[in-house]
Amino acid sequence: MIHVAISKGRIEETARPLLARLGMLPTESFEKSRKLILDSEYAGVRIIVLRGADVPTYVAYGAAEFGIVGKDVLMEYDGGGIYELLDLGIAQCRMVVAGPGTQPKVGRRVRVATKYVNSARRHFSDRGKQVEVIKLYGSMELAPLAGLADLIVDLVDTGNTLSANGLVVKENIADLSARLIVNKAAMKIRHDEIKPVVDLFKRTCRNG
Ligand code: PRT
Ligand code: MG
Repeated sequence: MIHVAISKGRIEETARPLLARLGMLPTESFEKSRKLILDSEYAGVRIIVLRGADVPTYVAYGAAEFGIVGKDVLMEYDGGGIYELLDLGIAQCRMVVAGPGTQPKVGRRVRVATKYVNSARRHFSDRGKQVEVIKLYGSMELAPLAGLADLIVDLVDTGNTLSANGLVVKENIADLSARLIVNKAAMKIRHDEIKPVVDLFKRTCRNG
């Protein structure tokens, strides 16, 4: 059996047309069955639906051979055991620094609120900027409005959420999309099983 762990929510939804083209759609719907592990149309392949941040962990430990997960999650993941194989070109967005249009000078270190602490630290330290990074688990846009932080690091797609909260993009950090990842050991040891699936993904994405 081969297991493909997919980030639930936005990525699982946008991956459906790709899974259809791969002939790998789950045989039951995630919503209706409420099952977290599903058979797929592709013989020998099962789909597991997980919190995005858990996908690299499942793949690293070999509980799933493959994963479909946002690049933002991979940028935060600091374990080993996985290879990033392919840009799937879905769930595209940008990681940005955002803040109020006019930035009042603060008499202390600039505070940056984010779920993406590793990416934020890397971004500012690469630019020689000393900032205080504050970890949040969601609704980053609220932090500057409530006076918790001066800036945020968040994902942006249309920009509607930022503008609805009076925030503007200050700096671009990275262009992101969903990626195919694979367990490193499986790639070597189970090459005969893994390779055909990798090739199928590559062919299908190219013909996108
Ligand atoms: O459930 P969990 O807490 O793990 O994550 P989540 O609730 O953020 O999951 P979900 O379903 O939103 O999917 C997250 C994945 O989708 C991320 O890992 C990204 O790779 C990808 N993705 C693509 C996005 C966006 N685009 C995106 N726009 N994830 C989140 N957003 C959010 C953003 O954080 C902001 O709040 O959408 C809002 C901005 O959208 P716009 O269109 O108003 O700019
Ligand atoms: Mg979610």
